Amino acid sequence: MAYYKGLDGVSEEDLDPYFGIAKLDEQLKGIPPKKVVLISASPSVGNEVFGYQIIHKNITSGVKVLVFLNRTSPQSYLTDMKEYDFPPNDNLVIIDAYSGITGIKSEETDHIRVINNPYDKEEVKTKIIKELNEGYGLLVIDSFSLLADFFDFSFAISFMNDIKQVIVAKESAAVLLFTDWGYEKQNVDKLLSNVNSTIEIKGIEKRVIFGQYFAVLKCDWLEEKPTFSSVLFKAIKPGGIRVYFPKILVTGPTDAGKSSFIHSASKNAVSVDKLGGTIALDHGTVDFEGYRADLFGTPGQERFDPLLKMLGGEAIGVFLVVDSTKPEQFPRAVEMLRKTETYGLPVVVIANKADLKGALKKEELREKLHLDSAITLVQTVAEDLSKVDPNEPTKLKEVNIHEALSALFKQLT
Ligand SMILES: Nc1nc2c(ncn2[C@@H]2O[C@H](COP(=O)(O)OP(=O)(O)OP(=O)(O)O)[C@@H](O)[C@H]2O)c(=O)[nH]1
Ligand SMILES: [Mg+2]
Repeated sequence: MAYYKGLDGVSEEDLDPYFGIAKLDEQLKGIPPKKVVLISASPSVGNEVFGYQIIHKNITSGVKVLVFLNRTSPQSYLTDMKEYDFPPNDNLVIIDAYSGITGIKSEETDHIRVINNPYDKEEVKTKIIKELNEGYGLLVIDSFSLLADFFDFSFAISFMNDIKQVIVAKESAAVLLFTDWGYEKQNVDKLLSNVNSTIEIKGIEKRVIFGQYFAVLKCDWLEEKPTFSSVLFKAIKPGGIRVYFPKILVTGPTDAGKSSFIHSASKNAVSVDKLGGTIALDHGTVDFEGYRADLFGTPGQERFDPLLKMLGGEAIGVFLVVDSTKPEQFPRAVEMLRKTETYGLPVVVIANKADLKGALKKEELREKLHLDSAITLVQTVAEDLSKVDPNEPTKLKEVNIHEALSALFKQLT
């Protein structure tokens, strides 16, 4: 019997992905039963939040999760998880292999199993296997590198293979959190060849780490390689792992609704405005379906054109906002792509003010904008027309905003 909810008696459509992390879920389609996934981090970056997020995703979708914990105490582990807004529930059981090392006495509860002597290989192995035989959907080992340090690498691998037999027999799955502290290459290679999938986490380093990314190094249940090579992310408290786009430009002619779009898409937007028009820029942070993006909005008035090139620098995608009632401004919209030097980047066109009399229809808009069929155009409308204020950005309908965000985000990795 499969212990994975979703793979057992729940239709394909209801099947929840099991990383809880955008891009990994889209492309790896979760972790199938009998598979072991290695989350391998370089020493400069942490992988623990990946563990928290995977646990959270699974326990909230009804999957029983067993965590083998030797990195810290269960209490501080749970406190750390709560800071990411991942509270525990009845589906979580932790095997405490930490307290015994520190001499702190730990007591068994409904959610904690205790290993009295974590130095005793046999006790460690027997305890995990006994517990797994009770039936879990997922085992998380945090951390596998500490296990290798504690005993030795070969033991850790043989231990993993013994565990894997139970995982296969019980049709559950396992995630190993591993930090490569500079182990011998042949040991690491052996580990990699013994797991079904490896997700690698690395930092972009230039004296300081200014970004982190993950990549799928291996995945034996996919017929084709994932379409992305590496994905920038941020670990956000609360919230967890978010695929991260540091700069998306929002540009387009005067008054089209750029500031309105940014304020509607983000919780904390700020604008440098005067008399309702943007005179410097807008900025807002968007959190949406496992993604985070920083949006930068340009002014539309031509007198601010000297700013455009600077604002467009290093953008990786663009929302081009136009007023659906003003086709005479469309050449200006294209000119703004050129002036921001973002022409050719992934773009989604926002045809705003679709509520106004005289708003062009979708096909007319595409034709007049000379849009290639591959480019997505989303029509947007003010949420509440009675609240449209000539001096303020307007709230646009959430469903329109979501359509636009998902169309661009899908293209960006
Ligand atoms: N009727 C209607 N009015 C809208 C809509 N979206 C925005 N507006 C109004 O249009 C005006 C301009 O909106 P902004 O978001 O400031 O436009 P902008 O593109 O940032 O303008 P600049 O920064 O000056 O280039 C404001 O008065 C908004 O209230 C909409 O969908 N329908
Ligand atoms: Mg504006």
